[in-house]
Amino acid sequence: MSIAETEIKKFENSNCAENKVFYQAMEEVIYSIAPLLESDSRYAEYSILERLVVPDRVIKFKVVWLDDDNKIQVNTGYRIQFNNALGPYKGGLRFHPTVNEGILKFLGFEQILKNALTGLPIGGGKGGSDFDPKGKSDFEVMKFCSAFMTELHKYIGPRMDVPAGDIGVGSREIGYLFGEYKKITSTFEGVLTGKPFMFGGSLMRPEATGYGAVYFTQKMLELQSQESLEGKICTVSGAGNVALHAIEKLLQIGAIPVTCTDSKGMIYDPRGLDIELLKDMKLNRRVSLKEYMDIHPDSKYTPVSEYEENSHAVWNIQCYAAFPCATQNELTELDAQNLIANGCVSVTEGANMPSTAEATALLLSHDVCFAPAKAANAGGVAVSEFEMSQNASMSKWSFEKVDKTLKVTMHQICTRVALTAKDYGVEGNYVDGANIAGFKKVADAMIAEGI
Ligand code: NDP
Ligand code: 2IT
Repeated sequence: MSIAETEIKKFENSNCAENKVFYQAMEEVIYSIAPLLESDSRYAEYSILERLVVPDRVIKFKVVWLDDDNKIQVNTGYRIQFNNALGPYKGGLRFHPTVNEGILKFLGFEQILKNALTGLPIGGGKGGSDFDPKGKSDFEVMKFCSAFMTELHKYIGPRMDVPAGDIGVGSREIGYLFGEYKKITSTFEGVLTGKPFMFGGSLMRPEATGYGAVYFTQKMLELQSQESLEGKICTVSGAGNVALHAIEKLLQIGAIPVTCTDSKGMIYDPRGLDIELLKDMKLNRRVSLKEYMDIHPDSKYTPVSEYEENSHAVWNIQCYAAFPCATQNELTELDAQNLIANGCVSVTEGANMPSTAEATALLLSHDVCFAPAKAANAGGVAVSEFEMSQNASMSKWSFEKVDKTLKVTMHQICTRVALTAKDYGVEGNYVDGANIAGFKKVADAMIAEGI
């Protein structure tokens, strides 16, 4: 039995339905790091893997709030403090009806290695709630956020645990959460990132994940094939924070992003997407993508009901580069087959683990340049750390400084991942490169800190 198989056997009990995505994330890492474990016996001696896959703390609490009809609503809140070997726990909050402990464990586990790859002093954590902000009034979102923070404030702090946004949590929610934290604790400190600029947010935090994913892809293509994205057709999924800013940066560099999706369907505009319209529709008015056709009648809307089984219409559009930026497991094996058949040469994971394990394996086996989430979408958390740094020194960075530092950070992550893959005999495999480089950084710190 190989080291990876032996390790996976130890975790079989965690493979229950709720833990499925967590197990998927863990299994990928265990297979990737097998050569590292074989080359250095200290990692087994110090039981690093066994310690890394168990969170330091899982905090679960009740959130009771009053809706606009004065009816009492009850949700569940979570904060998973996974690992702080490299710095304070750091990671987003997700508000979505599908949120449960297993999903947050998968996201928190990925976050540890992602944050390590940035080279910045941040540990890994994640949190959220099964609260659904969709269809709620601003006041209801505010009341929920206040109730959520009533409990969460006990566990967070600028040097302890610093939450940020994720699906369903943007600067509006972070603003309400920050306001409540300030009220309860009478302190004005950098306890959350992704704040509005007017009270301590960093310029470019909203853009950071999407822009960073494009910077990463540019570097990866330069290293792997000396190619650029200019003039190339790109497909993007999602229509939230990450997707819209990836589309914006692709347009700025002369690429042609032609698709985006939400949970109801896909818009395909072969001439290139109208980003100002999309931002107004999704970030301001929060309406369905179908409305895009009112202004651009030549575009095409495909509702989810017309997707083929086990596949998503967006990955059947011919493209040079694909950017899955919506949610986990949204790119299936069949989608990967379609991308390959249509000549796609590059896939960049803007979302967290958007590709299934089967899809990832297929893309890698067909030599598609594959940028895994924990490396490619690290730009968001990197600029979050820049925000922590600005808050701690009571300073403000210019847009140019944040953008330049983000670009350098993404290029450094890309180069480190590529070199690590080469060093461990898997040249060109950015999945293994990212997992080995991230794991090694955290593991070495854990060994140095003792048990
Ligand atoms: P948003 O809430 O801003 O947008 C999410 C988008 O994905 C929406 O268009 C939403 O459609 C769609 N979506 C969500 N769930 C589903 C689903 N189950 N099926 C189909 N579509 C879905 O979130 P973000 O853009 O912030 O996050 C997107 C991804 O990027 C997530 O995987 C997140 O973890 C990851 N990420 C985010 C970072 C950040 O800084 N925000 C940083 C790094 C990674 P609809 O509106 O119809 O629900
Ligand atoms: O998945 C992620 O990296 C995020 N949601 C951002 C985390 C952060 O702390 O900015």
